[in-house]
Amino acid sequence: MIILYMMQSTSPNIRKITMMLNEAGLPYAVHKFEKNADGKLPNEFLAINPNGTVPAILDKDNGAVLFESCAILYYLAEKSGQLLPAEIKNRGEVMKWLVFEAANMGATMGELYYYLLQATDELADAHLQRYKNKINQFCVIMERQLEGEAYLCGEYSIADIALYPWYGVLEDMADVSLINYPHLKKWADTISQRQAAIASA
Ligand SMILES: N[C@@H](CCC(=O)N[C@@H](CS)C(=O)NCC(=O)O)C(=O)O
Repeated sequence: MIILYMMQSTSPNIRKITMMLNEAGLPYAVHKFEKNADGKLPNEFLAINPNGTVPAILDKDNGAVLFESCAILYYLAEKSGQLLPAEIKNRGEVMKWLVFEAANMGATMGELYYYLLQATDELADAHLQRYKNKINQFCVIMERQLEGEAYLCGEYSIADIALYPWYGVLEDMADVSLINYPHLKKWADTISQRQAAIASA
């Protein structure tokens, strides 16, 4: 049994994990928590993730504790034997796109969220534009990768699961004109019809 730690509201980072758990058919329970009145995270959660971000998981079967959504995706793929190719070249390809998400799309969306909703400094607009430009550039890269392909790395994998949940916020958060990315749209439409995506929407 996997325990998934999250706060009250869901997010693309959480959705990656619920999608994967549903795809893999792994039993799980959600543990929701809130910040304390003084805005601090509960110590119980900091023992799980000292960096304080969600998602995080505890695997009750063996005591494994993981944070960072892409590390969790990789762990769940290994545990279930699904959505990670066995052959080294294909596996390397999936890991490349998984890290692309963590280091680029996910990280930049995190910055964008801060500059859209929380930043008050005078350079906020410049930062905002920079991060929006970066997200648009990532869309160009994904569009090229998806030309003539149903999925990012041949077969459906954890790389697709890592990147798909951002699709729904590209327009609103980063002013991406989705009409310019037909392959990206087709890819997202295909994934959106999967039972696991519907169940974790
Ligand atoms: N790189 C991390 C990013 C996780 C992240 O930024 N999570 C957000 C929610 S989506 C968070 O926990 N923010 C801290 C907060 O809300 O206090 C991952 O992929 O898991």
